[in-house]
Amino acid sequence: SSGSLVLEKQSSHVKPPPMYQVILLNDDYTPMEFVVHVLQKIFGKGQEEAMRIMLTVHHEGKGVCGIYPQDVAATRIHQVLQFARSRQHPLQCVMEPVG
Ligand code: TYC
Repeated sequence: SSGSLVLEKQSSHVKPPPMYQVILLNDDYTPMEFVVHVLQKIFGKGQEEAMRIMLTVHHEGKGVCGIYPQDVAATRIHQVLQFARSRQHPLQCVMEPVG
């Protein structure tokens, strides 16, 4: 902690948390503009990067939209699925461990 009363020994083995790729999957029905909107609003991408990722998914079947700790990745996925369902789009995304 940063307090003056508590002395703490920093371990020499502080490992970073395991990280997960959030991967967007292609389908035949979700509109391209909806996917771009998801990448901008949920993953914080700009217009150009969002378009690039969407087209990668469209042409290659899947694409990485971000790399996060487990809880953040899970929350992003829930947000995508909830938003897609609310508009009746079949958009799917999954997470997979890095490395
Ligand atoms: N293939 C969709 C279409 O032609 C577009 C799309 C892109 C859908 C990316 C999902 O994750 C996706 N309308």
